[in-house]
Amino acid sequence: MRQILFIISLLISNVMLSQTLERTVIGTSGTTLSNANASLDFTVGELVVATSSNGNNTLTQGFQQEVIVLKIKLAPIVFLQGPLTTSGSTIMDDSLRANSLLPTTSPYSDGLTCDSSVFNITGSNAIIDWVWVTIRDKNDKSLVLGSQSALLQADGDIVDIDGTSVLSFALSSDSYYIAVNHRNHLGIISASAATLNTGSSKTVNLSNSTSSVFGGTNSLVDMGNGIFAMISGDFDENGQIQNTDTNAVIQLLGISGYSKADLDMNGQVQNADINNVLNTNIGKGQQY
Ligand SMILES: [Ca+2]
Ligand SMILES: [Ca+2]
Repeated sequence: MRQILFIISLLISNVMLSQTLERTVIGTSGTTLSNANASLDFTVGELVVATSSNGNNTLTQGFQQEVIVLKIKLAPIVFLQGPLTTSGSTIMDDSLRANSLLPTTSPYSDGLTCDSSVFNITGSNAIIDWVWVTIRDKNDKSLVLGSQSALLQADGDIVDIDGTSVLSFALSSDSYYIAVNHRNHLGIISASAATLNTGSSKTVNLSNSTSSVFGGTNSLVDMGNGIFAMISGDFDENGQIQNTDTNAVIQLLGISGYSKADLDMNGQVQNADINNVLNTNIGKGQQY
């Protein structure tokens, strides 16, 4: 009986071992020091260690390793109808930035902040506003796996809060849907799941064709210059452009600043926001 119990206990410990992968360190000496607040592990290992990187992959040498989290990288491209209407070109108007109206704190739920110097960049890489980016499951586009506030450049590039870097999310290489939302434009989502990986960054252009997004012509407005832009006019961010949006914007006519009622994003809430933008989109709605 004792032998049988011993064999069973061996089997159980084997099963447990097979389900656990521990990070182990081999060192000539070391210990763990701890008090009520913190714990410190150290080992005495190789005297010479180095970190090598080729830009895509990193190799660290030595016994006790830092935890490395690989992230998928992507460079989405979108255009907004409002500032394209204001500029009348293929580069979005950056009046909000130029007039020091852009906030350094994101208007979206994560409240990310950027350094004010990010708004010193002018030209095609000038920041025109904050956007909200979500990464979604390839089998269920309603399932959000990653999200963050990001910055939109005048030429359509969505970048990280330093104003230049591509976006990264702590997810493994796989296919994902990519959605972009804006505080007074209708959100869009990629027509299909794009392959994103932790090596090189993937450019995902959501504004070069109506077929680039789910919902096609219902999701983007043709600007007539090869650009298909996100639709402006959703003042109350309910995913629909309705008379309720018009009525709310009318109440704010005449003000200036960083306002959701400023649908062409020129820094002023004027009749042009209603006549040239909002009224052309009444009845449209977000497609996902
Ligand atoms: Ca609305
Ligand atoms: Ca305006």
